[in-house]
Amino acid sequence: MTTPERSDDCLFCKIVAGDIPAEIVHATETAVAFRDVNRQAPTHVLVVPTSHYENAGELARHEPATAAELLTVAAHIAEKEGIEEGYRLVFNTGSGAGQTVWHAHLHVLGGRPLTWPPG
Ligand code: D5M
Repeated sequence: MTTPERSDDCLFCKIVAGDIPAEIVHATETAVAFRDVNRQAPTHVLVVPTSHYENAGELARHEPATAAELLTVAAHIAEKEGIEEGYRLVFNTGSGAGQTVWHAHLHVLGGRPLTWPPG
């Protein structure tokens, strides 16, 4: 589903709407950042658009300013969490890349050495 409206069966739409709890660390008019429940690093935050697109490509195609806002919020989170010296931004896109939630989201990971290439 790639419409900007809230999708009623979408987990991250429900977090954005406040219908299910999350540890929200930052919010703007078009983006919300909250801690990932399946933490892969000392800092692991997800930055999501308030509108519903199934992946980053669809978001960028329809709302490029919001896609850019996710990066701005991610940089703010990195500064706030004190991980500017080394952090990683990831958009898993498609099941082959491990995407499990079909609402675009940017992973912000840091606070430990991050190896390359990722798995
Ligand atoms: O990443 C989806 C991520 O979403 C995954 O790392 C777990 C996280 N997740 C799942 N449910 C929640 C809730 N309720 N709060 C916070 N984080 C959550 P993907 O790139 O799709 O694999």
